[in-house]
Amino acid sequence: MKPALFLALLPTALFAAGKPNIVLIYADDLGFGDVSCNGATAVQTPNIDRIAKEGINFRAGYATSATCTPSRFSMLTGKYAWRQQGTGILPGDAAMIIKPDDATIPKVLKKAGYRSGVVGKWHLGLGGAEGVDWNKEIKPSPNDIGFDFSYIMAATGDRVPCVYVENGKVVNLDPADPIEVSYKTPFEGLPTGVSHRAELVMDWSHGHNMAVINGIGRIGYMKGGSKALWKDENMADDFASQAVRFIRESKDDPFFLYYALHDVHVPRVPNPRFVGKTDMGPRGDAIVEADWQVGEVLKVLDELKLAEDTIVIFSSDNGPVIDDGYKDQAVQKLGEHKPAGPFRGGKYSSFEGGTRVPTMLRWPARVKPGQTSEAMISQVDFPRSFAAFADVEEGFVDSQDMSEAMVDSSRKGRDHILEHAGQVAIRMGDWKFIPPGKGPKKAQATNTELGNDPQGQLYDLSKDPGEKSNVAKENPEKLKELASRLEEIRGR
Ligand code: NG6
Ligand code: CA
Repeated sequence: MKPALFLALLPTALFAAGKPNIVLIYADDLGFGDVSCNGATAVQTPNIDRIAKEGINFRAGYATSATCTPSRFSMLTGKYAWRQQGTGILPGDAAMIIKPDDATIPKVLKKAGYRSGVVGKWHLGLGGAEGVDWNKEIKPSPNDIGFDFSYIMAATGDRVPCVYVENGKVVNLDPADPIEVSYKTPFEGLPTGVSHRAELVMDWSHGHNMAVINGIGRIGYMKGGSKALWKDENMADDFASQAVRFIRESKDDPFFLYYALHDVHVPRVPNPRFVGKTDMGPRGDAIVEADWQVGEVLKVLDELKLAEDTIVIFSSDNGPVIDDGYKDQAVQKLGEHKPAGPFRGGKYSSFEGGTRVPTMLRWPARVKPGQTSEAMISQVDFPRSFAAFADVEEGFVDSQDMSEAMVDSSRKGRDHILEHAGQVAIRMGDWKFIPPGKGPKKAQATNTELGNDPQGQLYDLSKDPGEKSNVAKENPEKLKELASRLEEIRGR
């Protein structure tokens, strides 16, 4: 037999013996219905759709929380963020909330010989309790919790400092123009979003009126570092080139890339080449930009012939929000587009729209293309499941091994999902229970239905995926069952 033919006849199981690369692309504030493979028609996302088409589209993939910091914390550590104090939305000068001793995805993969990199939005704090000096090496940083390479923004696009940090050092920092950051007091003589509102390139609708950077009001005050400031319209290019660089530089090892897109979080400033690609204004165009970034990753995997044995996962940190603090026409130009798809609520919400997010996985060597899965999967399961893919021992608190369900749509997923949005709700099978909540029913500024109600809420998602009809009164036993299961898990 000719060697080439012999190789072609080898069973695919052989691939399983190797260590697949893992690329996790994580969008920001992208809703279930924001991608064309989940029904969007006002925007096309061919690259995200390609992952689903060549792999599995999960219809019940969940972020653990309805905001960024806790979702990312849970996903990287395999521990629900609500188990730890201080894991809510962090300011840009917060200390790092993942400790160097904590179990993390990159740490466990390191045991299996992986090289790990993080590119994009961090938002898990940097440095220790004494506060960050942005002009010195920042420690601890992602490089102290298992990543071998990091090229990040500290928090969010709307929070200072508006600079990139590469392996613990601010990129392009001029020592003669040191950076100062304060979340309390403005720097004398510098414009703010209040004092210079008329000159802003994008006006704010709520918050976002402290420092003015690149003509945009931000959260927090910042001084100095003018050469180091990012350009908002180039962020997608900057991050994509670092993600591609990491893949190129890691191609001979098994690698893990956590590519945390800054899109489609506010401020939405897509590059001019994406402007006008949709009729939805910057939010729609930022979705196109997010999809382009996914395409850059898929392209380099193809070019380097790594696609076959690389697991590519795409998801989002929380559901969608339309007006998150800037007047960027997202509300006016939304039209018939349904960012959360068939689900109620969005970012900040206990309803499904808060945490049920686009989730797709491609792994040509192991996964049949064109599958759709109803299995319930939580991002808190990624650490244990990735450890299983890499065939290495692990110890994560809340993470379950979903590696089988993640590669085969006929397998069962979790029997329950916890959805955290201030309080914690639970889904078991088709039933969803939201405990009584004292908070407002609606966040006025963002126009989000938060899911709070002084009465406990019970929904039958098989008949009522949009959580319109509270059937708690008719099903007291069911309600009790879910409530006590929730208590039991919380108490662990
Ligand atoms: C909120 C911000 C919002 C966004 C969010 C964090 C205001 C008024 N709103 O406090 O714009 O930054 O925090 O989003 O400041 S997340 O996706 O990172 O969780
Ligand atoms: Ca987010």
